[in-house]
Amino acid sequence: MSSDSGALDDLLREDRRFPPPRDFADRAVMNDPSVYERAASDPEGYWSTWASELDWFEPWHTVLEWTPPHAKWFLGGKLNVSHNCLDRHVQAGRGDRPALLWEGEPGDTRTFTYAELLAEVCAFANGLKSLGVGKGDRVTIYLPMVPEAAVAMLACTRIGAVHSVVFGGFSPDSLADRNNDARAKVLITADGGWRRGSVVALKENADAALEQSPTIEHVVVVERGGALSAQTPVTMVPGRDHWYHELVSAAAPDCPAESMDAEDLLFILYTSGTTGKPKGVVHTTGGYLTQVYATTKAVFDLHDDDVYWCTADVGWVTGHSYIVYGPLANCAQVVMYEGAPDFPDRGRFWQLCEKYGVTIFYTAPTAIRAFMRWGDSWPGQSDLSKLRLLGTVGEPINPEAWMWYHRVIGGERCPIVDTWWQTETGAIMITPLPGLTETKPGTATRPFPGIQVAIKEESGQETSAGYLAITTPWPSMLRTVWGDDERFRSTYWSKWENVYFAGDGAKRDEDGYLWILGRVDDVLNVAGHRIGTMEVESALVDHPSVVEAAVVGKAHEIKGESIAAFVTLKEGIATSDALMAELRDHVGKKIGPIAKPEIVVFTADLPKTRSGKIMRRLLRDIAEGRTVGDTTTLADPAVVRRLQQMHEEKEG
Ligand code: 7RM
Repeated sequence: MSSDSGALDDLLREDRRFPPPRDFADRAVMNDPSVYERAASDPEGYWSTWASELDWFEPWHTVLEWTPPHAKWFLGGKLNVSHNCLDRHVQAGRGDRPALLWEGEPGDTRTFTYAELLAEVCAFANGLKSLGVGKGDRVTIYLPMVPEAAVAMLACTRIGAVHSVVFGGFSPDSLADRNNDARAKVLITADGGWRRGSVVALKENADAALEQSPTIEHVVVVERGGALSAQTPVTMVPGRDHWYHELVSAAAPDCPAESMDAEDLLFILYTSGTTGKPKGVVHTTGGYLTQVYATTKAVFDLHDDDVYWCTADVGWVTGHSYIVYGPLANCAQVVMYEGAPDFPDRGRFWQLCEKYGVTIFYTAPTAIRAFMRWGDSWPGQSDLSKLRLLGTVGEPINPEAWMWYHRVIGGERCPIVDTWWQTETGAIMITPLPGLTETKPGTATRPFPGIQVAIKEESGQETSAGYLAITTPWPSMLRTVWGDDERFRSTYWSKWENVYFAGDGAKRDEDGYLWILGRVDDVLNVAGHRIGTMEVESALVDHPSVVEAAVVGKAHEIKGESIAAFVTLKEGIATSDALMAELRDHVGKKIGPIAKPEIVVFTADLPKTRSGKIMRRLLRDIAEGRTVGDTTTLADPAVVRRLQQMHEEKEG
């Protein structure tokens, strides 16, 4: 952070401003600027107004109980998330409206109306019940981007089971760790999914994970269909493994939605932190649904005629909140795509936008930077004139990429919402409102109405550049870390009293706008995916040739950040390119391909303080090719020079 302050000052000199287009503002969901003051003067009343747009089986008696660091929202209220995403719309006569417009990577398509999605969810919910799944049980979902991923999530919420979705790119070891930590009873997977023309063999990975997942009693396997299923053999263990389609066809069609307490668990989602072990972030029912419902409607300015596409994977929180729960709670028409943006060619996303008439498009800066590099001719080949609003999430967006998105994708007419939030916050926290906020490239602008943030120094003193903090509870906040409330307290609530530490750096400019500067802890953000440096280090030292490893982030043109690993080998083991490749693969196997280091530097020593702490700051300087800062506290200052030489050779 510190070494980039030159670039940051340039950023803050950004003076291009984009007020909401007049016609956009006129019909926007939110176009009364007094909402900010109204929400600030009565946040509980503000959130209650949103909550009352949902169906409640029983009303809440208390909006908020705040016993730091634990919050409860809408106490006494009873509701069901799947009811609010499905039955509510069908009962309102909107059953024939398309809910999911799905396209597979090879171009196969499936559409579910709200009535059809409800029927499928009910049948599968009954299927889960037949396997003994009940309220409070944990279910792991390890699926590609197929409609059954949304169905499985909604079926769990229908019966009060707690889902834990594991991204399909994670390895068997990562899947087993999550099964075990959650003590999951059932695993839902598929024979496979398509990615860039290749099959990701999920059941095979699941089988490997199941050898070390003793709590899993049953496995449900979705047949992806088409050529994939024809060419992907699956071993079914009798009594344990069940085909999804057989369960669903045997199941009764009706399944009443369980009445859930507002504070009952909705899901667990594992996310990387500063230790080697990912944390199970816990979200509950009423507050989460209220905030994802409100932010989807207000930030994406959802209207009846919109076709909405968020390109995330359901394995990440963005997929939970802004593919499944927020949009479906709003009765949106949701596009869902299985595959890669560059398959069969680099125009695929734009072809999809044209084909489905997408009006609202939400993606990550890393994708935007890749599109930018691939050139304007790809989007130029499709008709993008239906687009009216663009969004970004996952990492800071550089003004150059913002301007490209605005010009080439948005045709200079679409507002851009740069939305800051986290797995832990559950829903969008800092964002423009497209009918109200004048945007500037690179800033997420202001907190959503009803949200209060501050920028603080370590001491707690407010400042204009420092740590991002959230100072009051919000409905979709994480409630705890699954099985480890102590970690919840120490990670988020120990820096300042009763104030949430987000782990990001931020700056406030003269307009009061917030600029998010990236992580200030040992969490990397590679192509918008969170990866803990410790996780990668543990995977490296798990290899028999490695004694010690230190992992840092390094700026990357497309991915934002890439992984650089400094590795010390065991005595007598020779360095080689083959070993380097083996180590990268080993990390891929332990965690998943996204965690593979881009660079591996072998080193006899790591820079350490005299007390033995690895000085990551120096490693970051070396990885970035910067002048190395103060080395006076090093046990052996010569080590830095040797490392710099080795790194330069590598970069060659
Ligand atoms: C939604 C999501 C969270 C981390 C967060 C930030 C970074 C996310 C933005 C952003 C700058 C943004 N959840 N981040 N959005 N940084 N501007 N608009 O990404 O849990 O996977 O990651 O992502 O560092 O702490 S996440």
